Formats: sequence, C-alpha cells, structure tokens
Amino acid sequence: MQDSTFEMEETSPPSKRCRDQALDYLAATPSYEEFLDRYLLPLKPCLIAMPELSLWGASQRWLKQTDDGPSPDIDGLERAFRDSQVDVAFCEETDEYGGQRRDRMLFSEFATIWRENPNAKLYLKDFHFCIAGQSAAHQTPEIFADDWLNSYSISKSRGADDFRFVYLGQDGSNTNFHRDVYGSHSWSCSLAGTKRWRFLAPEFMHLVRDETTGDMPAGLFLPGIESQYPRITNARERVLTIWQYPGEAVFVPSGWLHEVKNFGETLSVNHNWANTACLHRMAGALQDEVRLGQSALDGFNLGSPEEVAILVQDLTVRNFGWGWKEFFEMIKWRYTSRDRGRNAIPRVPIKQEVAWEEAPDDLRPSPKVEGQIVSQVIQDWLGSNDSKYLPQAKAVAEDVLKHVQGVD
Ligand SMILES: O=C(O)CCC(=O)C(=O)O
Ligand SMILES: [Fe+2]
Repeated sequence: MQDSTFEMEETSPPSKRCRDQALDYLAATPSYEEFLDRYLLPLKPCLIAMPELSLWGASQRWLKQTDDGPSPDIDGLERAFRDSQVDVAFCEETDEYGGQRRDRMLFSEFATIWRENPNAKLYLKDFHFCIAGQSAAHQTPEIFADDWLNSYSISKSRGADDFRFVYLGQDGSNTNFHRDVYGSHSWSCSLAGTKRWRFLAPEFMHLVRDETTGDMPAGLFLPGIESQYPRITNARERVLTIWQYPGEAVFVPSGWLHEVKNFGETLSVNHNWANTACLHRMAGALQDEVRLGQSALDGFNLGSPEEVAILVQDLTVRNFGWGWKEFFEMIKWRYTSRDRGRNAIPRVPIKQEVAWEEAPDDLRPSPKVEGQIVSQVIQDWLGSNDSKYLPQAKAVAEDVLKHVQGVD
C-alpha cells in the first residue's frame, strides 16, 4: 500500500491522456436533467469537458497561445483591469493566523510583480471581475445557472457584491484546504494552465477538523501536522485527486473539502453558487458555526437567552458572513424574484454588466422537489431552540413557508 502520510509532491502534471481521475469525467457537457440527477442532487463532484469555453471573451482577450497551450496574457488582463483593486496572495508566506499572506493592490501593481518575478507564487484570487465591468467575458454554463446566492447577493448589495470570480496564478501557487463559503457549491472553469485538486468528502470532515476551534490544516499533506490533527493519516487515505486542464469545468458540491495547486500560469473563472441541492448542508454549516459562537460566549454573563442568541448571531455574521436571517432571506429571494424574467424590470436598478439573469424553469428542479427540500430545512429550524429566541429570523422563515405553499 502507498504510504499516504507522505504523498509524493508532483513537480509536473501527468499528460492529459495519461491522467488518472478519481472522479467521473464527462467528455461533453451533460443535459441539465442528467447533471441534476447524477451530480447536483446527490452532491457528487465531477470534471466536465467544455470546449465551448474557448469561445468566451475571456479566452479571446486574456490568453495567449504558447507551445504548452494557452497561457494568461498579462498585458490583455491589464488592459481590462488596470485600475481595479485586487487581492493578491503570496503563497509562500503566511499571515498571523497561518493562512496565506494577502495584500490589496492595483491590478497594474500586481502585473508589474508578475512580470518581474515569475517565480513569486503570486495568486490573484476572488477577483470580482463582473463588478469590475467584464461580465461579458464569460457565460454561466446552463447546468450551473440555478443560483440563488448570486441572485440574492447582487440584488441585496445593489450590484456591489457577488460570488463570480477570476483566479489568476503563477506556477506553484495554491489555495489552502477549505470548505466553500457558507457551505455553498462552486464551479470552476479553467482557461489556462493545469490545476491539481484534492478532494475530501464531507463525511470525513471530523478527521481533519479541530472540534473546539473549528480549525482545519492548511494542506492535507503538510508535514508535521499529525500532532494537531491525529486522524490526518486516515483522511489522507480517502483523498481523491483530479487534474484539470484548460477547457474543463470542475463541479465542487456543497460541503466537499478541497485544496488546489497550480502547475504553470493559470487562469480560471469560478462562481460560488447555491440552490435547493445544498440547503441542508448550508443549514448544517451555519448551525456548526452558531455552536462555535455559543461555546465562545459560554460562561460569560451576557444577559437573557434572547440577548445571548442575538449576540451569537452578530458574532456569526462577523466570522462566517451571515446568520439565520440572511440565510432565510436568500431562500425567500428565490420565491420573490421568480417572476422576474429576462425582460422584467428589476425593483432596484442595477447596471446591466453586473445584473444576474435568473435561470429559466427548465434549468431548475421541479417546484415539487424544491418545495419539499425548502420546507424540510425551514421546519427543522423552526423546531430548534434557536428559532425561539430570534423573532426576526423566524418571521422570514415563516414567510418562506407561505411562499412555498403558494406554489403548491
Ligand atoms: O482555483 C483555486 O485555487 C481555488 C478554487 C476553489 O476553491 C473553488 O472553486 O471552490
Ligand atoms: Fe473552494
């Protein structure tokens, strides 16, 4: 058996034809029905060949062709984003919390370091390229169109926030091991370079998570983490590795843990997204976070149960990004925005290049499937202790139930 404690760190990726994939590889984009039944509802990751990505504006304008295939064209990117503020990770350096050191700078400054030092392992991440005015550079693939998270966030922020990102990395840059924001799904379309993904299924999270702090290791195979994570060897045996090449999309279902390493200069576009299929897991992730908040405040005399519950929600919003009220508002938005089709006028005017286009009904599960799952998630919460002390969240949750019943 392979010694999984010290998996060999590959120095170069396998050739596209010889690669071994631990997940389903779909040679063409599946129909929505197939994707829904085989991957989205069962929350099963997969890798999908999407040759249509070469038609995206991003492929035409932000890539150059080299002997090794497409590569990011830093000049083309700089023309599009020169004055945008970007978050850049220095993947070789750590911050005070053990994460990657990140700096905010102008794209033009990032481009200068990129050109001067190709080995700096710079990684521009989570860049809101649509808000920076370039949404026309991509098209959400139809199978990923049913997205309540972007719809809600864009509307709530009046176009100032979303979950549509460009990732642009130098050779050897990486993203640490994590679960996606709020327990959402993500999809990631690669346009240049090769990405190695390591996945761990959600049922093995207990092997890698410190239950008191919620901490997880920055990398599954980092040496020296065994004393802090005594069950890491067991987790390492369950890792699924895939190699993603340009023109391929990875579907990362809600709750799946993953880390990514780039080989060569890479450019990818990804969205975090949410819909019926991930509501249970999102509720579970939020519940976990609320429990961490409760234990952090445990033992202090902070007032009545109602006051403590509100403090815990504030803490959760600060640390995790949202609380129960916001989660239910996202679900409610799915029902209140439903009649707003392609030609309808949004209540809040949002610039065309930032606006979210709702998926048509044939790219969503049936209202019956949707309604059953939504009702279950809401009723579970209404039966929990938390709901007793959070009247505002409860009112939104009850409103959602009315909307679901209105659809039946
Ligand atoms: O491409 C990367 O470096 C990270 C992408 C990721 O974590 C995701 O799409 O969920
Ligand atoms: Fe991720």
